[in-house]
Amino acid sequence: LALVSDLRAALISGDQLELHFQTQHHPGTGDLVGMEALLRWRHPQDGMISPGDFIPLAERHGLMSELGSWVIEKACAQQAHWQHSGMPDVTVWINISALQLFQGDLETQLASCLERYQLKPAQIGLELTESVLLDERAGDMGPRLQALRTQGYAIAIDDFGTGYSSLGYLKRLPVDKIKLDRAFIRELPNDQVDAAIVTAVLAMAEGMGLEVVAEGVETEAQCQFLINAGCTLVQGFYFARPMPAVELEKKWAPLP
Ligand code: G
Ligand code: G
Ligand code: MN
Ligand code: NA
Repeated sequence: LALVSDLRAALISGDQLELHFQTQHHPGTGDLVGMEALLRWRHPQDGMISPGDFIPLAERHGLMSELGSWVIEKACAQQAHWQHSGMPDVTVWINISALQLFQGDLETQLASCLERYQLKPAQIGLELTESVLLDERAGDMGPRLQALRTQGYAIAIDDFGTGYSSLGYLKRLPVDKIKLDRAFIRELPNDQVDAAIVTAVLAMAEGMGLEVVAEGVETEAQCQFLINAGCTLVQGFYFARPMPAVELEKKWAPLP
């Protein structure tokens, strides 16, 4: 529980929290097509703590709205800064937790950030996991997602294939992208079952007019399989690890 009060303190001071960014690419050309914002907590004694560990803690102790707000604010500020410094104009994707959807007023908060930072909705994408989308406490997400998309935000289903097994929600919930979980990529190209799943998801998505991001691409062989299978968006250590904004600028900002 000491960690909870540490997290409270971190939210107040702000200087232990950071956003790192992982780039997304076209697998054939390596072109930059987007980036995902990933929260990091640099604990003064314990070092880097993974969001996988402290986000559940924040949710249990009523800190998630505040933490989520911090992420949205920071991601928008970073995107605005990048647009002023000539970085490629690609969508910055933010992970949205279940509690942000049914506790805070996500839509109002996004609108306020966009206005203050002079951003277009297309410059911010929202990643929602299957379990978040189907969480009953969030209400019927169909109309909400539709409204967000109409405004121009891009919406992705994160960790696709690992949550609920029903495909019915894909028909019901309007989204732009699915992010195919790295569990299906890891054993490519050798595992026949994974190869079949990835091929089938790509075909299904194409038929539905959805884009697919393959996650967790770590090797050239995985990348080559995905290119051959017609996947046009990839994310993973093979291209780049999540990194601080300044590192990203060294790679992608125009030379002065
Ligand atoms: O970056 P890393 O692999 O440590 O992330 C672990 C998990 O934490 C992933 O599932 C990722 O989606 C989640 N995560 C990272 N940043 C955020 C964030 O800002 N908000 C939420 N809700 N989840 C995040
Ligand atoms: O759940 P979500 O997809 O948001 O999680 C993103 C996390 O996945 C990031 O925090 C990142 O650390 C991790 N990740 C990104 N690329 C790779 C990869 O190529 N291999 C592995 N093992 N993890 C990755
Ligand atoms: Mn994600
Ligand atoms: Na994911």
